[in-house]
Amino acid sequence: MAECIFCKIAEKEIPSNVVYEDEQIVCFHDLEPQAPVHVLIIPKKHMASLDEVSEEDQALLGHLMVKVRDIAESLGLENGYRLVNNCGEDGFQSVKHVHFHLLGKRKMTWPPG
Ligand code: DGP
Repeated sequence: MAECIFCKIAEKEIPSNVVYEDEQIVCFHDLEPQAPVHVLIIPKKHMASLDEVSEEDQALLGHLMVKVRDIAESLGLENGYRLVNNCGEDGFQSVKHVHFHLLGKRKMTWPPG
């Protein structure tokens, strides 16, 4: 999608610090880290939010989920991590391209704010 910042990152039009990539997904460091390790995992295909995915996205999103463990392991998150998706206005989603925050290397709190 032309004006989507994460599409541009996926297409390398905007530089990012990539930690994992395959034909379907990209994982890169967040610009405003909220933990010692904070990366974003995105599908390369544009989809605005989890609220807007369709049945045909099942395999792609399943692939992304299965890769979380491998990415976490590559980042040294053997003690655990948090995976977060912000969806829509109340969910505090600022970038309208589905992304999952993978945070680690600090003790998380619960409930989130
Ligand atoms: P969210 O609120 O869930 O939509 O979080 C969007 C995240 O994206 C936020 O933590 C900052 C990050 N971000 C925004 N623009 C860029 C960018 O250009 N590059 C990178 N690496 N991260 C970005």
